[in-house]
Amino acid sequence: MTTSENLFARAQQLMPGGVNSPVRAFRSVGGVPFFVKSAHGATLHTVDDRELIDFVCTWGPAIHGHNHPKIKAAIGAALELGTSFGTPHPAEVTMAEMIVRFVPSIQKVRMCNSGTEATMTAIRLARGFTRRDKIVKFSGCYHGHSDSLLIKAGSGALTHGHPDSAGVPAAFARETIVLPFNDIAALAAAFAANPQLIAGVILEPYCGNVGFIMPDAGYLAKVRALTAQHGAVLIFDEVMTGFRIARGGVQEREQIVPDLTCLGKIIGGGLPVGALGGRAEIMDYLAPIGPVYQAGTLSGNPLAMAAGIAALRLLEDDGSDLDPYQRLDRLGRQLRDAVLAAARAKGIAVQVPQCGAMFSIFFTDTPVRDYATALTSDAALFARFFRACLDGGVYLAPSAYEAGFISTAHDGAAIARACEIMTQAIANL
Ligand code: HOZ
Repeated sequence: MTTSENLFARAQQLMPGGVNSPVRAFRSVGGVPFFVKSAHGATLHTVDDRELIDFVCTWGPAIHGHNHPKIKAAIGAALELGTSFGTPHPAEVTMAEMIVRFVPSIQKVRMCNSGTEATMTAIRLARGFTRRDKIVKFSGCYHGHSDSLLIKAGSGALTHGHPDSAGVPAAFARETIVLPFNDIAALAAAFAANPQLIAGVILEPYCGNVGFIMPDAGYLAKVRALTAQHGAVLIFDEVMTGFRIARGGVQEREQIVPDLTCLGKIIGGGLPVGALGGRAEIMDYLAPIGPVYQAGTLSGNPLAMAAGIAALRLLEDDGSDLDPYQRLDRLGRQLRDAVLAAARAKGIAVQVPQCGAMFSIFFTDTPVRDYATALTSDAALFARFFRACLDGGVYLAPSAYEAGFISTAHDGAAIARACEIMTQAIANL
């Protein structure tokens, strides 16, 4: 028995499924999850003394790779001052200034502890601001695990066969209208059928929880126009894409200004964090000056703020001649091209949507543009590919419906080696 197998056996006796978050459980790809003892740069070091090139990057946050010395030093310096104050402190202001400076639509921001908290608060705020109850979300988009949003959800909910979670009251689900992504007619019809009733529309502007899916040209602009026309709050969930697709997220790249934006992952530099930001007029509906309540003992935690500020500073300047986003896109293309070439050589149909440091590998001949087309991907073939990659030393997300993430630490030998391993894995399918 390996050390990972032994640990997992113990974990399963003590924790549901042996994990603290379902996406880690390997249930859709088979086998036992490996346990990690440390992580540096692009590499995970397992308790069984394996080294794996990591394309999960702690599910998004590690854009500079693992254990970056500057982020570590920032956490160390903050640790000297105290781990939590429960009072305002200077680093919160620095963080807020950075977010407001980088993310085009954000005028005010509230820090919280996870992306789930950010999206949960966003829809409460949209409801409080508009005095309406209904929310629109899109099938396959995953916005964390709060009740109103766990309907036709992606990520682990989809991977493990529960896109509509048990335990969500039917009365809550009735207030959530679920539509197909990339279908503007469906959104227009929903507004027509629910006049003055829709508080907000929430979406991942580039989906990352049903695999990686980009919107059709012009789709986001039409969503913006329709929401404005009907007085609904447009909420971009940029927990994954914020500071990853561009410093200012998808909204910067696509030049769309949402009303509210949810952030997380990268802005915590690897520590637990979330943030909700947006138009001051809407944000000021939050307590203590407005009637919409939201709170958190550890919100704006000084260690998380220090790590996040260091991570964001590195995205401005990490000492390299080339902008990090240009480097990340070059690495993403390299990986995508290697997979496409290998699949072509083997005669396997594959779609590899990629933008910058995000990508997915769908085994299907159907272009993937929504939940339904994502499900055409051959999940059994993905599982075999996943295992072959893992055996070769590459760790992809253990699900056919998750995005891959690249870090600046993948530059050079790591990406070349990963391309070789993935090419070989496809050749052996
Ligand atoms: N959004 C991430 C997965 N798609 C979250 C990771 C988790 O659920 O543990």
